[in-house]
Amino acid sequence: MFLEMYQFLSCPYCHRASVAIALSGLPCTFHTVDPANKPESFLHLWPQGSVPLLVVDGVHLLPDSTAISEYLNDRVDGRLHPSKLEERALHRYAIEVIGASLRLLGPVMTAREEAAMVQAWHGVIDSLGELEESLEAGHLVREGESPMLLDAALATVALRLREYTALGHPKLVLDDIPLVAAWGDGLLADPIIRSAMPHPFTPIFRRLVIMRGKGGYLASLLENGTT
Ligand SMILES: N[C@@H](CCC(=O)N[C@@H](CS)C(=O)NCC(=O)O)C(=O)O
Repeated sequence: MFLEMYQFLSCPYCHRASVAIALSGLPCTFHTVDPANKPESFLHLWPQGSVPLLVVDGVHLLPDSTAISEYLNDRVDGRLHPSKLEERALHRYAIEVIGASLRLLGPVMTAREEAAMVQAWHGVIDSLGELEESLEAGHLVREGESPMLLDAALATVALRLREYTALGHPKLVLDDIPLVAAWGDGLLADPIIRSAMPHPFTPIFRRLVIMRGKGGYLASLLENGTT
């Protein structure tokens, strides 16, 4: 069996899939695609042009980070999810919550006004607040656990939260979700997880803010060199 993954450097879903690949320990060849200039070979293989795309044995095409993650878990006999049914269900639910938080980060990047940006940020924090409560109540336990698909999902959000907070805006803080923040920091310090995502990520992130968030509050902060 051989694996190939097509990815964009800035794509969070690609990061999630690539951390899952790293955690699986399965060898994989990566192809980084420029979203603004997708090579013909990639479009020929996958006319939708979306990433991540995992190609198995040159013939099976798996799009979507969830499908890819679950496939990898199956390939390694389920060790990327907890073995207990109830815990596994909880992990899958937490992955959904994390996915929703990730999508809520988009409006933080593109908000035109500072107030809208702050409101969007609160949306992200509220959404992650559900995980914070699960950790606090001990329903979800990560400390001392080996990294799994749940951690792959959180790592992609943690990578971005770190960049947002590093912008230095007084409202872009993680004070209300200390357990989630500490969990994320731990994941970003893990050498396997770290090596599966672009490092350093700051220039990629800042370029994205300036391009995707064009005309927005954060892009203007960066362009004016305020941060
Ligand atoms: N639900 C998909 C979402 C993947 C997705 O949105 N990928 C974006 C890049 S981040 C994409 O390929 N967009 C098409 C394009 O940019 O051409 C997943 O979880 O993999």
